[in-house]
Amino acid sequence: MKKFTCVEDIGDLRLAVAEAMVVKRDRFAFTELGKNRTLLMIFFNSSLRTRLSTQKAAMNLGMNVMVLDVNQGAWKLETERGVVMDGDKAEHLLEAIPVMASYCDVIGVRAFAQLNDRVEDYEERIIEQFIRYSGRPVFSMEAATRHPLQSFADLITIEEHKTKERPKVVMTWAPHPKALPQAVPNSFAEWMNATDYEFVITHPKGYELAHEFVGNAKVEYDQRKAFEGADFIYAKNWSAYAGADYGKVLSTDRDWTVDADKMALTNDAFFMHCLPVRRNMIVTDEVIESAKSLVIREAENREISAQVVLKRILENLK
Ligand code: AN0
Ligand code: CP
Repeated sequence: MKKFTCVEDIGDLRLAVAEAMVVKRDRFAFTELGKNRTLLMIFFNSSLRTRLSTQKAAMNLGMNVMVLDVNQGAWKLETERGVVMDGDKAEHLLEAIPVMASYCDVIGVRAFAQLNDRVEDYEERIIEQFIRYSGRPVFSMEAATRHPLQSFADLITIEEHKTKERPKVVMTWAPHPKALPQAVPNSFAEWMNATDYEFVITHPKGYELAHEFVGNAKVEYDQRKAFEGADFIYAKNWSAYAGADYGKVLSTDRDWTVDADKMALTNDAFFMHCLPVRRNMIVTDEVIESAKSLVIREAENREISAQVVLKRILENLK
């Protein structure tokens, strides 16, 4: 594997999940693979899980790891070519990328959508520049439009817990006070559409995601109706994608909060969220603390999804 930014990069999902299970059974079986190889993780945005789970995955494979927080302790980076750099940014990405690449073998990048300019965000300008100019394998640790390590961990978690071949998986929008990117819901939809599950998306009017991510999913505007018979409820907030509303918070309506009443409409569904989650906005204490909550299991599987991706990248380096 040379890059990992979207579902196509992982290939056959059954094989990927099978490989995840092999890694999970003995995560130290491949410690020779990463010997004398260095991973550089570059963060333009905050992280708890991605930072720790990816570092742990790399250490399981015997790699050395360096972490750079671009906005804290490193020079602020200009990302657009042609800008007269008379502002607060001291260095350009076009110098920083080859310099950083010279110190490592593999690069992970976290660069969220800015939520100002939809075209710019959906062109994935930052991670694409890393792919083009680093000469190294690059993987996404959440880019502007997708969070594939999360979606892969979510898929593993569903496969571990499903009790029927084709579960009904419902992704529901839920309220949040701040504008969040569409990367997690886009990516989850992309991965669910690549399975044969029954996949339903529910959100208030105005929160339609990009067509290329919705794909063949059923969109149901009535959240309660969507929940009926669900086996998995995947909650997430996102800001508006559509036209002039791009990046805006159109609603913080707590009628959309996932609570026990709504979970009672489901087929005793599991509750999922990628974390970090705002309790009693996205989901009630009761639901997230219930025996059906998989939020910690998903986070645990982030180590596994990252290890499969790094393992495949390292195998390709040899
Ligand atoms: C981020 C997001 O919604 O994309 C990261 C989620 C993994 N969440 C927040 O910024 C709260
Ligand atoms: N789920 C996830 O990616 O969490 P972090 O933002 O803490 O890395």
